[in-house]
Amino acid sequence: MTSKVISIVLGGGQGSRLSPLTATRSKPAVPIGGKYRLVDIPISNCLHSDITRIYVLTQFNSASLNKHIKNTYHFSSFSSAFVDILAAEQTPSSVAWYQGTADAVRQSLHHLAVHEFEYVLILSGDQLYQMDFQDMINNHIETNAEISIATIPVHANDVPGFGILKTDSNNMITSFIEKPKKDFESWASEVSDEMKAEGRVYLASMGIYVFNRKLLYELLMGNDRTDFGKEIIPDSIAHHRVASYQYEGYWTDIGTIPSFFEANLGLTDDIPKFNLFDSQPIFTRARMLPPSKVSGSHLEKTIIADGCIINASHISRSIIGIRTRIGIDTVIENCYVMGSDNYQTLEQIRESNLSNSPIMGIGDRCCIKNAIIDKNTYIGDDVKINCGNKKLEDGDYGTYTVQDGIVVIKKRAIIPHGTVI
Ligand code: ADQ
Ligand code: ADP
Repeated sequence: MTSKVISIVLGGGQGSRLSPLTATRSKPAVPIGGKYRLVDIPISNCLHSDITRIYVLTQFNSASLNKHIKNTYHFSSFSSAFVDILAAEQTPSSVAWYQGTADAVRQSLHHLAVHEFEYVLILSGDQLYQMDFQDMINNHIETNAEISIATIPVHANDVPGFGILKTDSNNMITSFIEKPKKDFESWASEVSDEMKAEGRVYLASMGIYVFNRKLLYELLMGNDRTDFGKEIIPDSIAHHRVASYQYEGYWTDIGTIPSFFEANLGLTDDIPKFNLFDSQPIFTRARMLPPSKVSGSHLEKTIIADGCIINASHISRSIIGIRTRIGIDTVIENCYVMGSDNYQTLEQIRESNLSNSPIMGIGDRCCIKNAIIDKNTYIGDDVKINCGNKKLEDGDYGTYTVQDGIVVIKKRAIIPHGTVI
């Protein structure tokens, strides 16, 4: 059945909820887990589900996204498989960026038209989960649905962030409301005892949809509705068979700095909810980096990617991304350090030392807590980030931002020796 499916990954709107990580790259290219990119998650789920024709829609095309896709997803020339990026483009009929999720798909339909398919699987590009879409498509066909929405029980606290729905005894959706802010008690559903025990009694849309091809065209063409959650889905309930495909595994949104940060650090748990050590791996670019070299460091719950040179004294609950260099006597706690795109040469390092400027990576005797360090940063010696008792105010401070107490050091930032943040 999956040979009849084309998948579309929604790679992010104009909104910059992941800013400043998205300041110079498109959202699908944001690094995650030390060596992956966000887009690897939905693509890996598709490939493990035998869905091999994938479009990634993005507002702007970054060099890193193109390079990553080109260097990672290779298929036999005898197969129909592809992963293609569709960036918002100006055409004679459209000069605008994608105005919303439905508009993004609408503007891409002419690219899909050349393929044979019966179903379109629409995915978000900013979620962490492992899901077998084959099962969802089979359910879509068996229930004779025209649209299927993957759903998950959530707690009342999470209701305002999601599309909430109710179903009949056949799991057909009977009503849907996008992100209700209050008075939503009557939207509670019958859920399993396990979910009830966790207080997860509201059925939320995961923003994962299967559409019958013909219906998708009908719903998008000849109108200017821009959003699935706000318009297309609520408007379809009364007129079409919309099925709920309920999922109870681990699934989380990683579209904001706090949720992105927590999802990354969660990977360091003893038994993480999202298991990178699964028999079905997350695919990413094979980089041929040297193994990491660690000296004099006490490491606790720490993930270290390839190609690192680490002399820190203590690292705990952190992810250390590719090619990270960390100096002696440095302490790192609760951090996601993304790493670097290249190494400096010994000559460059010597020159920096002579001019007393920081070298790439993290210097000696630093203390860094609760921070995301973007790629290619130069953090000097004796730098303290988030290590005092002072509560940091949210804001953009040039080389870094603070959001909910999390410091994000911007890509290529130079943090001089002795800086205290
Ligand atoms: P949100 O995630 O808040 O809610 P939205 O902002 O529309 O909805 O984003 C959905 C996905 O599309 C995200 O991956 C986003 O980055 C991407 N996206 C947004 N605008 C885009 C654009 N113009 N071009 C390309 N991609 C774009 C949705 C549903 C809810 C549901 C939650 C589950 O509307 O009903 O509960 O997802 O997370
Ligand atoms: P990212 O989104 O990873 O931060 P960029 O778009 O800045 O990436 O970089 C794209 C790619 O270019 C990187 O994956 C890296 O391989 C390469 N690159 C960037 N800077 C350098 C450099 N100074 N030397 C060599 N390669 C580089």
